[in-house]
Amino acid sequence: MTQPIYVLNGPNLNLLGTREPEIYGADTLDDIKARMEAASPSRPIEFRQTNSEGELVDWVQEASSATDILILNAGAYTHTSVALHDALRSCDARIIEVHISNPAAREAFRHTNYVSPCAAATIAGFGPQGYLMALEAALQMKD
Ligand code: CA2
Repeated sequence: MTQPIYVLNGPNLNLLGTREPEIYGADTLDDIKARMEAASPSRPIEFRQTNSEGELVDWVQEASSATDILILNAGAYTHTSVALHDALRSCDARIIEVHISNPAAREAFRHTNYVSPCAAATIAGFGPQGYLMALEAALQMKD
């Protein structure tokens, strides 16, 4: 059975395209979803966004048994959430971390990262294109 590729987005990413375009670009999350679907004809994309930490943890747990590829932009929970870190540690899917901006080049509070230690790879600073790069790379990665 063909497994979907999970693409999970954390808090405030529903605001993409509405403000701060100098940091996050002009694309909306729906634009990114449509481009990922177009770029993945052979596998469905399970694309979601939540502002809730608990819901994001629930979805990571779900992804563990539903997919082999989890593309994750955890937003600000990247820098704060031990609960998310623990869920990711227990997740059997290959985790590709994405950030639109480059948190390492921003404020010091964005330099703490609870996701990266659990990720196979991180793509940051390429704007919304980073999601497509993560998809392409994940599909090419061998076990
Ligand atoms: O660069 C990224 O993708 C981030 O994950 C975005 C998070 C930020 O907390 C991380 O440090 C880096 C913020 C997402 C909020 O997105 C907005 C988009 C438009 C307007 C306001 C917020």
